[in-house]
This record gives sequence, structure tokens and C-alpha cells, in this order.
Amino acid sequence: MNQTYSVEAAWDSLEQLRDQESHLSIQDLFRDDPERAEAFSCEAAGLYLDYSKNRLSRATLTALLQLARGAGLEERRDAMLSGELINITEQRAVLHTALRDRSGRSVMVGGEDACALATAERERMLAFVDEIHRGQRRGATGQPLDTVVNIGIGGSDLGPVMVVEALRPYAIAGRRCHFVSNVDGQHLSDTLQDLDPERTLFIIASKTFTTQETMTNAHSALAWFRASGMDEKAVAKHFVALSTNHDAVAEFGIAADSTFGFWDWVGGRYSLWSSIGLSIALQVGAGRFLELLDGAHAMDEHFRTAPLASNMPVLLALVGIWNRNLEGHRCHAVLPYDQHLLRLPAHLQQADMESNGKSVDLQANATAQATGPVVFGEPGTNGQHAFYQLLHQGSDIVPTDFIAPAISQAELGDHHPKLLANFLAQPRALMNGRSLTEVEQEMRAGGADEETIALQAPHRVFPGNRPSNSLLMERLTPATLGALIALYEHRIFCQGVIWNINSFDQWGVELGKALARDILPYLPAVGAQATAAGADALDPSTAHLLAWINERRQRA
Ligand code: G6Q
Repeated sequence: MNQTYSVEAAWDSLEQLRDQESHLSIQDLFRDDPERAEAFSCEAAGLYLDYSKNRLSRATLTALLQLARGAGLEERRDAMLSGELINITEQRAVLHTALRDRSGRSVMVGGEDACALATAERERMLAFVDEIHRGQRRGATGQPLDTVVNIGIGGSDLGPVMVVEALRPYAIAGRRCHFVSNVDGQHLSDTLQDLDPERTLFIIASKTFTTQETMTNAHSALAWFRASGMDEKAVAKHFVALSTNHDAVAEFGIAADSTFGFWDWVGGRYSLWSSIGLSIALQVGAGRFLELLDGAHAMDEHFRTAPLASNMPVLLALVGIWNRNLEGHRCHAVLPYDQHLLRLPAHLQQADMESNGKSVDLQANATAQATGPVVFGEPGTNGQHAFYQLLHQGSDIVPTDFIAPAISQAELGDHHPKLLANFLAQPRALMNGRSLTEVEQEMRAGGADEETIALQAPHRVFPGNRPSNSLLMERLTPATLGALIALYEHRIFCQGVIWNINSFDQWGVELGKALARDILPYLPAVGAQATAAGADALDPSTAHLLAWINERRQRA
């Protein structure tokens, strides 16, 4: 905590400001402050953020910055970046930033230099990638390994799949990359259906190498591969592992020289920058992978050095705090206007909700404030034809992030101007709304009679005054994508600091991993007899559901 600024005083003054300024709409704020659009925007690492369409004044922003200082944000940021064990429940450092720091700086953790470790492992991995691309490393029958199946889940899936999709135009010609995450056997079967085992490289991506879904899929993939007539020597050429658990990898049968490691100071949802990014590097090449890292590093440097008042992740975090804690909004929508950012909302949903979905603070007390919002999203314009109805007229206000490149990766006719027109029109409509008088006038001008107007006009009113951020980049490139992801990672960190929570553990996810294990013994294969013994020790509803399922599975 910073002694000069008091957190309590900052929260108090924010509450006072909220009450004093409750009559001001976003439009009023623009009217009172001609410089607002410029003042409430900033640029960093190839990204441009406009946060002016939020219902907060300059005085509020000053109070939010005091809150950040009071919460010790600068000190906590420096502690994270210098490798202190800030993940206190797991006694781990949090150093995904070291994975993308190619500046030659050292960050010591447990007596070792995290940047040097990361560099050495990355060089090993990228040499492997180059060998495959050059055809020096091939499948067991001499075929090129041009098809990748990444088997992983959560942090070992969502980041890579999102980046591979986003960098589709940068993919090396002829390469194919598939992701299998769900333990639902259909995911693996559907994926393997059209694959040629002789050209396929399986990447088993699991930090712990014990995750049920991933290990089940890995064993089934291995069985499929062997069933195609491949022997043990072939397995060694077609299976690689990405993990911190080298013993479990060896036990699975993957040799050390086919294993790329990382460290416990890399959280799963922050791991795409590590060996977990192998699928990305194979798809776009080592050079593009490094550009992704460098883009993220540029944002890290901005976060590390820029004053709080012009620090993009800090500002984005503070606007979020205002909307969540002072305005009481429970949700947050991420709306990329770029089809290739299709999986960005899912990645950020995990990063944010797993990091800040907490209700116990660092001192083991209940949190004083509401924490992470529900995060969801879809690319625009698709979302506009679906859930935006609620954004415009629903009874809950959902703060939104609109994200777009000025120039498309694939300029086609007037598609992109149309997409951008929507990207600009939506936040404008959310802010401005449409009053009853405006609707009535419009309807009258359109020739509607007074009875119809009385009945229909209220349905066509848009309350407006709904907050949003707009995030732009010139183009979606590996570098701007890296910066964008790092921006959100740091936003999440800053909010965690202000809520005084540990953003880097995930006991809720660990719980899920254990729970299913307890029930599995009661679920036999199709056609087999269920052992009901002990199932009644489960809660009555679960026991009842099990009985229904097992009756059908036995009969099948
Ligand atoms: C991420 C979470 C979680 C994790 C998966 C997969 O931060 O910890 O999503 O990534 O549960 O875990 P493994 O990589 O260990 O298989």
C-alpha cells in the first residue's frame, strides 16, 4: 500500500463524485469538455484507446488514479515484473512478461534468470519449428509434418487457438492446425477423421500433464496412430509434449528431446508466449512468433514505464473499476470487429474470469468490493444480430470494448468500410440513445397515427448513456495482436491489485478437476452394468440423474 494515498479516502471520494455527478450523462460530459475525446484517449505499442464514452469526469479520473496509487499499483507492478512471489497461495512468481522479454535483461527467480531460461527453451523450440518447415524433420515414413493437432485445454488451448485464428493470413502455405480440447470423444474423432497419420504431428500441451481431458485425448490419439500401423519408433517422430512435468511426460512415453518445457511461474492462461505457443510458431513461422512476443513486450515496457495517467492498461483497468464498482455493472462485453479475432472473447473470458473471479482478498478476508465481471463477446457485426438488443435496451447496462483494425487483413471491395461504419455506429448509439420525443417525431413524419405512436413509441426508445471503450490498431499483425493480448493481461492484473486479490491462482478450476473424478466410477461403458453401490452417498439429485443416464446406457 502507498502511504501517501489512502485507498479508503479514494473510494470515498469516488462515491461522492458518483453521487454529485449522477445527473451528468456521457453526452453532457462531452458538451462540458470540448477536449474530451482527445483527453480521454491514449496510444501505446501500436494501439489506440478511446475511453471517452464512459460516464466519468476528469475529477473522477483523478480520484481513480489516486485509488490506483493508494492500492500500491506501481509497487505491485514492479514486484510482479521483478519476479517476487506475488501468487501467494501457490508461492509462485508471475513472469509471463519474462517469456517475451528479448532485451537481454535478467529477472531472477529461485536463483535462476527467468529471461535466460525462456530464451534457451524458445531457441530449442524454434529450431525444432525450423527443421519441420525446412523438411529436415519429417514423419516416420518420410512425409512432411504439415498437419498439427494440439491436444490441450483451458490455458493450454485457448491462447494458441485464438492466435492461430487471428494470424490466419500469416499462416505458412499448406500448413494445417487443429485443436482438440474437449474430453467429448466427438471432438477428437471429428478432428482425426480426415487426417493422414503419416503427415500429422501431435502436440500434447499440458502444464501439469495430469489433466483428465488432455490425457484421455492424448491416449486415444496415440491408439489411433498405432492402429494406423505405426510402430514405437514412429510415435517418437509424431508426438511432442509441452509441459512443466517432465516425469509424467516420460511416463507417457515422450522422450526429453521431444519435450519443450516451461516453469511454474507461467500461469496456464498466460502461457501462449511459452512453449505452449509451439502450434502458433509451426503455423506462422519462428519470425512471426517472435514479432508476437515483441509486440507484447512493447506493451509490457509501456506498462512498466508510462506514468499512470497515460498508462493504457492502467486506464482501461480504472474505467472498468468505475463501471464495475461505482456504477455497479456486472458484465463486460468484448466485441472485436474483425472476423479473425473470433476467439479473442473466449480467451479474454478465461483470462479475466479465472484471474479475477475471486471473493477472498490477500489477507484471507472477504473482498471489500465486488470483483471480476462476467465477460462475454462475439465478433461484430454478428453480435449485432444477436445479443446487442440487450446492450441497447436491456434492463442491465453492459460496458463494452469495441476493437477494430483501420485496415483489414483482407480488404475486399467495400466490406471493411461497412464493418468500420458499424464499429463506429454502435458505441455512438449506445451513448446517444434515442428519446421518446425523437421517436414520436420520426413516427409522425413517417405518417403513423397517434394511436400507433402511443402504443409503439415507448418500445423504440433507447435510453443511451451506456458506456464503451474503442480500441483501434492500424492493422491486425503479430505485433499488434501481441500488444492487444498483453494490454488485457495487464488490465486484469491492475484490477486484481485494486480489489486486493490474487489474480494468479484458480482453485475453482482445480475443484472441477477433482469433482469429476469422484463420479466417474459410477459411469460404466455403454452396455455394461452400473455399480450402483455407493452412488446413493452422492446428493439425491445427482444420484437420480445417474440412475436415469445409466439405465439408458445399459440398454443401448
Ligand atoms: C489456466 C488454468 C487452466 C489450465 C487447464 C489445463 O490458467 O490453470 O485453464 O490451463 O486446466 O491445465 P494443464 O495445462 O495443466 O493441462
